[in-house]
Amino acid sequence: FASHVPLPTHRFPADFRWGVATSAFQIEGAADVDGKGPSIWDTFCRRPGVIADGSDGTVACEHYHRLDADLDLIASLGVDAYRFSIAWPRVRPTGAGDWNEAGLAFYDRLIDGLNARGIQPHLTLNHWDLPEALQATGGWADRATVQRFVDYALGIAARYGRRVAAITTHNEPWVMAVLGHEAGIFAPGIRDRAIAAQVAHHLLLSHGLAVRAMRAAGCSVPMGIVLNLSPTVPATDSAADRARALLEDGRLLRWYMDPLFHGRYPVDILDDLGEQAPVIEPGDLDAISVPIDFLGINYYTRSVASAGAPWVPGSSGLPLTDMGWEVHAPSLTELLLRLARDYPVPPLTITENGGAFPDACIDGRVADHDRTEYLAGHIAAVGEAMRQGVPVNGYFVWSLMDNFEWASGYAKRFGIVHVDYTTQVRTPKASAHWYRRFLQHQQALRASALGIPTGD
Ligand code: GBH
Repeated sequence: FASHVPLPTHRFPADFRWGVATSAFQIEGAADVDGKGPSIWDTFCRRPGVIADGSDGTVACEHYHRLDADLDLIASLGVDAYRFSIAWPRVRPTGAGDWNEAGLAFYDRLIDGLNARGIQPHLTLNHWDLPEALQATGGWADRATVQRFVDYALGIAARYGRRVAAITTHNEPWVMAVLGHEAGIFAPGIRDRAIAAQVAHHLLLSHGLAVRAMRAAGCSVPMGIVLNLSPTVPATDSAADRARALLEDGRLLRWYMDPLFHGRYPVDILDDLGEQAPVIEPGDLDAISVPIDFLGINYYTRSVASAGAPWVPGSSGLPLTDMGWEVHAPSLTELLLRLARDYPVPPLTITENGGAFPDACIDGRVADHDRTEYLAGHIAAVGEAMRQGVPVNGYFVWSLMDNFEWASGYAKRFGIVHVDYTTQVRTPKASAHWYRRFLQHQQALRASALGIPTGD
């Protein structure tokens, strides 16, 4: 069942990590099994109308109950690494207080199962599913949650720190802050710009303090944070559109990159926030700018800024994914070059990249040609940035398998493995077969560069 999409020819370094990614809430299910506490996403999904298909995460991909088979599935792809997240309320149901041994034991099995199969575990502490009990006391808007997160990080590092290859503090603080607290379309569903700005600051602060604390406790695992980034281009060359693009770039990219790597917030965005700017205490920016070992980048699409009527995706003629996001791989090269030019970045890891497409499983086959082309184009774009000198050390496809796509429910499919939600049968799509073949080809390129006969 071969795909004819050509394999990218760039030879990636031998220690480059190829992987697939998921997150806990999107695949695990078992929402209240074995002592797990509710998260803000469990609660949010029950609000009428917020999830497109009215679904929730209580069953999802039943990964919690299918762990061993899913580990074999990951291994069958031939990847070096697997990026997953820990559900904070599964291991510490109220966010503080007692730890839940059954929940902790699940991640022991996951991490040990990966290592036994020769796959590096890349652990994310927070992929959005804050314990509901902490939301009840103010959530990320409350500075006390910062210390709760540091305590949680210390517990996780103590338990798993000798068995994982990387620890990410937060996945996409912009999404949690802005989509969760300003647009209100993600949990916890708040609409208040000042709160969103404070949440963003607390997320960054808790990142820095958690890295410091885990290191001080003797954890020597590479640590970093994951940002969702895009280059922002003006819709036209007009002064108004260009000004708008600068503002949106400030809100999405510089608001996170400047404090992390320059130890200050961008002045134009602070000005724009005015009275809604966050409370920042002395020492906060020192903590946020703690040196990190890698910066994770989730890249899906470029962003187009328009001062007038909202930009219509697709009006430039670029293809769109099922999410309505433009497919434009050169923007990924451009983004990586810009980050390396403007900031003293550590090695960059592409921690998510992929696309939603309307995939049908017919006779046990999913011919996801669009996704395969998307992956091939974006992997080549990463290779091009590396050729121009950008340090990139890994690439993870989003996602291992179709899963709960947040406010879009189960209707949008990002997996390279198809999931039948009635039977929970997993079927690798053509893109999964293609990815495995690409990884084998990379190995062959390395071997031939070393003069090792490969036998083919
Ligand atoms: C990631 O977030 C998440 O980490 C992951 O859990 C999720 O499943 C995955 O992406 C797919 O959605 O509408 O053209 O302006 C992605 C963050 C923020 C990326 C919004 C695209 C909007 C593009 N996304 N952004 S557009």
